[in-house]
Amino acid sequence: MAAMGIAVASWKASPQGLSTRSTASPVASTCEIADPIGDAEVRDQAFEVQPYQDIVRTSVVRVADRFLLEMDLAAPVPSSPVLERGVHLLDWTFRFNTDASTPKGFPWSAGDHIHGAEYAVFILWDGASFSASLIDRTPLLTGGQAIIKPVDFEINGSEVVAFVDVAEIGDPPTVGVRATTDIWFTGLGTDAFFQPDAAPDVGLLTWPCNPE
Ligand SMILES: [Ca+2]
Repeated sequence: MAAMGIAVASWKASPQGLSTRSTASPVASTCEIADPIGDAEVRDQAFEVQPYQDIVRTSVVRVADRFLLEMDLAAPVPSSPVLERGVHLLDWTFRFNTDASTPKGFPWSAGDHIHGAEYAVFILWDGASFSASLIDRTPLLTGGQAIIKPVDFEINGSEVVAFVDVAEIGDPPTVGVRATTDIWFTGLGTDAFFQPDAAPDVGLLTWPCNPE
């Protein structure tokens, strides 16, 4: 299998991983899902959603000890996106469901009961600069605080990419991913946000995508 032209070079050689791959495709597969162009919208019809908040595709692939997450948008992200009046932050996120637990709280509000992801990557624009963080929400399950760490990211035109060490999200054998774009009116940790788009719109994109 190893000599058959693997598209992605060096995967972690764990016994479980080798066993899975030897019975699946020899090519490291990128799990991806397309999303309609033009479906990004918010409740406030007076609010103009920008095409760079409209997701057209998202993908996840594991390369060695990192997950590589991509989001393609309907238009390039400007180097300095204009924040409309009242807007404090824009984000492009990847949320990770790695188990059945449902942490509650940051970066959503303390009373939030919708967002159960154990980990999330937030690529943020605050009006002055872009930054990217991995938010480990698992301490919330036991009354602790979310842990925030910087992660590598790239914005190449209409493509947003983030890199996450697998160990930082518990090296899960399988993970469900959802990409979103959001508009925050005060700050993280609140209910004051719109979510113009998500991919998938319902459910999760699962990695690995062709397990045997
Ligand atoms: Ca879309």
